[in-house]
Amino acid sequence: MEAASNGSKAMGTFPPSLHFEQRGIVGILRLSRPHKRNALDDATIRGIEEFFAAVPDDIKAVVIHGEGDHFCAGLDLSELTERDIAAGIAHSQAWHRAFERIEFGRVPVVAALHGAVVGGGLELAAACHIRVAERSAYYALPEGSRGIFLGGGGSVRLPRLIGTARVIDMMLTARTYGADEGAPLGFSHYVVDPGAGLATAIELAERIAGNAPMTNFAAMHVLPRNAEQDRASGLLMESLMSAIAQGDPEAKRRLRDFLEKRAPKTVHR
Ligand code: 1HE
Repeated sequence: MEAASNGSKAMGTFPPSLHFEQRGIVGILRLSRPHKRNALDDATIRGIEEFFAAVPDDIKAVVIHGEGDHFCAGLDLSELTERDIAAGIAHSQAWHRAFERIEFGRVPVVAALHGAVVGGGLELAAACHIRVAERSAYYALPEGSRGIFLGGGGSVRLPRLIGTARVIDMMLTARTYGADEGAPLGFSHYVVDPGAGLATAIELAERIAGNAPMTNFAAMHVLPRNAEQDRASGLLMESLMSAIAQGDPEAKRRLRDFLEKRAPKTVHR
């Protein structure tokens, strides 16, 4: 791993396929293996897991993006040929650990997508909290034609994002979706012009980083779990979380700011 650039403190070592940069309170993690279209090998997955397990305290949101013409071509297929069944299970579980660290970690993660967002690349994007797609982005699940299956949590996350029927279609027919048609279906939250993805993602991450930490925690950890649990448990969880967030001194300060006319109004631009 390279030492963190832009003057932030060194964070151990990253594999050469990952580059980290800190800009203020936002961390920027770049998939840096463009000659292999940012295909995810074991070292990269380990690097992702280690990074998200120990995001430095002064980083409040993270952006992930890819170097070159594509966000990520998915699993590094060259590592697959020699694996037996037990090693295959361990491999998939290593991806699960890494992507769970993203989805249920300490900080919200914004993905800036462009070019191929396919297979494991789409699984990685699905583990992030916000997805910004440049118009060049396209989504596919080539697993169907490669004789394999999703292994990075995609069979759990993608149906929740875009619906099970659509995931089945993508697997069986190799159907692809472009950025514009994908956005209303749930693949991304935002679509931006070519070249604008990273800047937009950083802008969003900076805004997210300025939220009260308890609000970010609740959005990341309570909302997805409430979508999965029964109604009564969800409502109870909501009451508890709501009281915890309100009780935080940061919330009290923000409420006072609004009542004393120091906070911006909520308007639609
Ligand atoms: C790779 C990979 C890869 C590129 N593993 N090496 N993912 C896929 O099935 C997608 C496979 N990739 C592609 O379809 C294309 O590479 C792209 C459409 C993404 C880009 O095309 P292009 O023309 O820009 O690049 P390229 O010439 O195909 O690839 C450049 C190099 O990257 C080349 O290596 P080289 O040594 O010949 O230069 C490719 O072999 C290499 N490369 N993609 C390994 N994926 C946890 S389970 C998840 C399961 C999955 O993710 S399955 C989906 C796998």
